[in-house]
Amino acid sequence: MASIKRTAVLLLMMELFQVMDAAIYKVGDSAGWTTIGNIDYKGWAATKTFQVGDTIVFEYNPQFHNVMRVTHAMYRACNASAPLATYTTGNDSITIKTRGHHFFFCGVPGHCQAGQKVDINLPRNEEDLAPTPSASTSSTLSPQVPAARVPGPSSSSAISFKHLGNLASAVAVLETLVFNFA
Ligand SMILES: [Cu+2]
Repeated sequence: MASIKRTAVLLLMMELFQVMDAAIYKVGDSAGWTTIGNIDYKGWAATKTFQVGDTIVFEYNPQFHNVMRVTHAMYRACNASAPLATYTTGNDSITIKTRGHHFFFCGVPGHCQAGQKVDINLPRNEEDLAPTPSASTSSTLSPQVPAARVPGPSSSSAISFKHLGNLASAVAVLETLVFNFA
């Protein structure tokens, strides 16, 4: 009986991990994708920690706006002449499949210049996060928890599942939590 229960719990946890792993972000939150209200899309993106597999959703009235994925140069210049991709449904879900910068703006004339542009950035490695690569003792460095760190019992409440590099250790921690309460 115990082993069946244990298997069921493990399967449930594996499913939970898949759901928790991929986040969905609506660009601009409740305001959506617009020029109204001078939305600070740069500030919006800065509050998010995007991961590969996450989905961003652009919601807007397709009569007035669109979404173009562009290069960095085109993004800086608000150059809509040759987008890498164009989305026009008004409810465009785009799954982020690679690390690095993903530049988007609205291709309607004047809208990018008015600030309807966003850079979805997934830092490629630790060096992108920490300016000095070799320092190991400074406490002023990146607050990110190293992926290899094995969480101890005292730090379990501070675990962010998205940042655990090792799924097995994450499952072990969850297992401990579940069976302590069971
Ligand atoms: Cu627009």
